[in-house]
Amino acid sequence: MEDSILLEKFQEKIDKGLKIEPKDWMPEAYRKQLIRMMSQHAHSEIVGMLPEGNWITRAPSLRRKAVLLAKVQDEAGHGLYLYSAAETLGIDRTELLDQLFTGKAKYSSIFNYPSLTWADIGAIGWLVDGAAIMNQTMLARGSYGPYSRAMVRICKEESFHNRQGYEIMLTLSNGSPAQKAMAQDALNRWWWPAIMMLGPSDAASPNTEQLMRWKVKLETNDEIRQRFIDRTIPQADFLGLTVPDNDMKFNETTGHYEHGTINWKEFFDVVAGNGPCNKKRLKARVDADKNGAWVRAAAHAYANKKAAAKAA
Ligand code: BYC
Repeated sequence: MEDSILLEKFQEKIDKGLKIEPKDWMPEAYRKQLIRMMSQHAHSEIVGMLPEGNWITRAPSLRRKAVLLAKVQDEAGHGLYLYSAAETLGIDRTELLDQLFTGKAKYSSIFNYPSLTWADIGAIGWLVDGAAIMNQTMLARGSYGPYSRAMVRICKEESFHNRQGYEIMLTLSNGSPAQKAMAQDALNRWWWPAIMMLGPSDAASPNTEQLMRWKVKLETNDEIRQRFIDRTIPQADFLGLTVPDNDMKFNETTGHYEHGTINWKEFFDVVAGNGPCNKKRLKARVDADKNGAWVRAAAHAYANKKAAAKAA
């Protein structure tokens, strides 16, 4: 079939809300965009284990430790689903990881900020997982079957992560003045990075238009950011905490909160590799890969031996 006819049929399928599956015909640009986005997402999950992993040994109680450990393990699982889902597009996970290690592939800007206090673990669950869910419930309705199905499961786990973060913030906010101050400090440091992690403003987002035509994205970055802000400000009010934005106000006419100016220079600096923890995060992943090489070699040797024994 002619490419133009295939393209027309592909778009028709998407317009009808049908899923595209790995063996279906798809334009090369669709495949490339999905590999870019899904691998960035997978990398974000495994780099995202680092700021929280930093607090596993210092969690304030056994219960908090067990919950945090489970959450960080969930993030590893999300990375694995997403690498597997990306592999259905004909790329190998070794190549994807190589792109991360060499700085060719991005991961979410948010994980280049440090987790300085226990309250940061609350702020990450509440704000980072909260922002991620806003985006991912949309991606769960997207056109590529393996990605959308991975998102359904991931969102279920993320909503538990979000609640555990909010519960930490609630406990601290109802605690001693020092604990409440710690919660406010964490909110001050994570608020702007969290609203930036949803991507550049629509006017500066080169990929959105094409991704929306293909129904990979169903909403723009700014639309999701607005929804996240509208949902989160009342939650901050309930905690008795204030977001670090003097211009934040509720617009009675539109029914939405209006926020102050976002420092996009900071965002693009972090994405370019100049955030507070970029070098440390990348080094941690490169070292983990090197230190884990013997485990992969042993697993391969065992699998090969088993296969040879079965064939004999
Ligand atoms: N950080 O045209 P745009 C989690 C890049 S982890 C870095 O708007 P698009 C969790 C973008 O890649 C969940 N780079 O892009 C884990 C593009 O550059 P390239 C993380 C960013 O794709 C552990 C350029 O800026 N979620 O929940 O239409 C613990 C222009 O942007 C960022 C995902 O990864 C950023 N924040 O929209 C706790 C979701 N934003 O590639 C929690 C999957 C943009 O053209 N990804 N850039 O060179 C997406 O949904 C979309 O890719 C984005 C960006 C909304 C992020």
